[in-house]
Amino acid sequence: MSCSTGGCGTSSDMGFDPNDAQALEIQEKINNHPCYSEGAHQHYARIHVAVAPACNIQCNYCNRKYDCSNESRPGVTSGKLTPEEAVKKVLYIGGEIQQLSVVGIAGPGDALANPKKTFDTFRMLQEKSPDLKLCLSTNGLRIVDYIDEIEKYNVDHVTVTINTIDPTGEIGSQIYPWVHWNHKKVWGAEGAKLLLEKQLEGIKALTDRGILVKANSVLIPGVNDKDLPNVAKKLKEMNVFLHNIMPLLSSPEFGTKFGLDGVPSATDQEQMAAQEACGMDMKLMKHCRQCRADAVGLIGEDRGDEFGKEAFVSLSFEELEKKYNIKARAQKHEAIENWRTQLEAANERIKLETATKLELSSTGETKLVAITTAGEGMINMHFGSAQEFLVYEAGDKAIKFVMHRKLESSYCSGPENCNGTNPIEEIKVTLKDCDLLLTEKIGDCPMSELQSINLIADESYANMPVEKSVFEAVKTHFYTSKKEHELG
Ligand code: CLF
Ligand code: SF4
Repeated sequence: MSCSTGGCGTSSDMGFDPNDAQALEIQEKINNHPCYSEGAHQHYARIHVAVAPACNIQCNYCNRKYDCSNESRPGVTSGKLTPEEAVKKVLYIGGEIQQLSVVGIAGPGDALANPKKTFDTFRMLQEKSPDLKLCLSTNGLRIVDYIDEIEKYNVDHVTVTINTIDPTGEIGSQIYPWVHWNHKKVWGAEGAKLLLEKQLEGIKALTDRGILVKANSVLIPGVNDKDLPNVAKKLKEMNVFLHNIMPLLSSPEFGTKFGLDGVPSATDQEQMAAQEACGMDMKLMKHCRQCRADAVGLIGEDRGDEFGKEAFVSLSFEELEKKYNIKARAQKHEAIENWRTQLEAANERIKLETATKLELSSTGETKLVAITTAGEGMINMHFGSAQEFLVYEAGDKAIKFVMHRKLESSYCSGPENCNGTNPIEEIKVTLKDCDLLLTEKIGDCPMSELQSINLIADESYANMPVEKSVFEAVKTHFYTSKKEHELG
């Protein structure tokens, strides 16, 4: 099976030519970046340092009391750090979590509206933790002003949030009431046009210098959904590497303009439709979890609460560099790469990044498969503990990753927090369009509840590689009458 459709995964699903020097260079840059490489995200961790409190625009899906919603779930607040505290935190956590591969600045405001704090942090990190990739997220207004610093500090990955390319500013004016420029606020369509102009100039400046650009777009149904395919086309033309379509998360308690006006969140189905409409033009990131501005750990887990300031601020840089232990980290990364090679062989490259239903299935009909995982590319989490599901679309020819779906509460909250109830209704709504669930273990009760929505739960792929299991299970349950569960 060929995987030449490209994508943001491992070398095999990138489909790159090993003799192509530029493709190799890109592969090296993304290989252990958990956001730019889907294949890396179950193995490598990221940390965000919340050094950038100010912002220079207003988005209607953001309440400035909280983190920047261009890269975070709204309604969460991160503890702010000085650049020195931020670097101490990175060294401390880099020693504790050796899979840490990337440091990002993603708020709580805009990284480039706080240039001194952002670049002081990157300068120190470049000296003290040279094995980490540096990443920043911005609304794009000031990229051109800081392009030299971005390049100078080897910030190889920049995310720009771009929600519309409507040249009239009409769509933009529904998203951005104002943009701060030259010491004054520029309102409405004029502000939106200015922001778009600066974003496009900024993206060009970045790609001209070989910096990998990811674009985030917040899907706001009824506002920019129709324009997103145009955004995707434009991004592709501009050599943007990856497009991440994030669902609008909206609720009155977030205190955002959209939330207070009753604009609803984007649904999973609207998100899937937007991905379908944009994915033919651009490589899509589908594994984003809308992290907080002080997120720590693998994407999808947040270990930030484990590392309060008291753990690291009083330690000297000398002590922290010892704890960071760059040599031990290199050994850990080597072990991860060995594991990934084995996993890739076991999965037999049956995953495509973009594919039509006919490319996935000989009948043109596909199935949606949800799985539970604790990471490392395996089906290794009990149904009861799962706080999210990964959803794949699969046929008898190949599979593709579609999205993750988060739960407010897991089925089982553990002996300490158990209140005697098992919230199954949210899970039934979350998985209502899925055909099959693969999980490490599931009880009879939830299994029969899931049967009531025609969802088959199967635990016979426990501790098996995810991709191969999804492919085999779909063939077994829907394409053949005979059980063939043997995995290589
Ligand atoms: Fe952070 Fe963003 Fe860099 Fe990743 S997150 S600055 S590119 S290191 Fe990643 Fe988090 Fe999604 Fe962002 S999952 S919100 S895309
Ligand atoms: Fe909020 Fe980020 Fe928009 Fe600024 S750029 S208003 S912090 S979402």
